[in-house]
Amino acid sequence: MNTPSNPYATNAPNANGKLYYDASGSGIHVNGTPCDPWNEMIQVALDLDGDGKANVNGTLVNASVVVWSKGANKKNEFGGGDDVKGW
Ligand SMILES: [Ca+2]
Repeated sequence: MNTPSNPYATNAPNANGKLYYDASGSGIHVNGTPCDPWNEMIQVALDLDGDGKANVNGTLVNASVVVWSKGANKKNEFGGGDDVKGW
């Protein structure tokens, strides 16, 4: 596996050796960072306190992980506006 030049790149295995994302393939990415079709970084929110909810700018979403795109206007509206959200 090659080492990405981008420190935020995620194409490295976790501590158990499992690879969850490989930016070396044909997926949409810029220098190893997962990006949307507008070349903006994919947005991610995680459940950090184990309550089963991810906090998206103050809105609690019933999920451990949520991802969204800022949409064509490239403005982060935290799942509103033209954002493309996965919840
Ligand atoms: Ca937007």
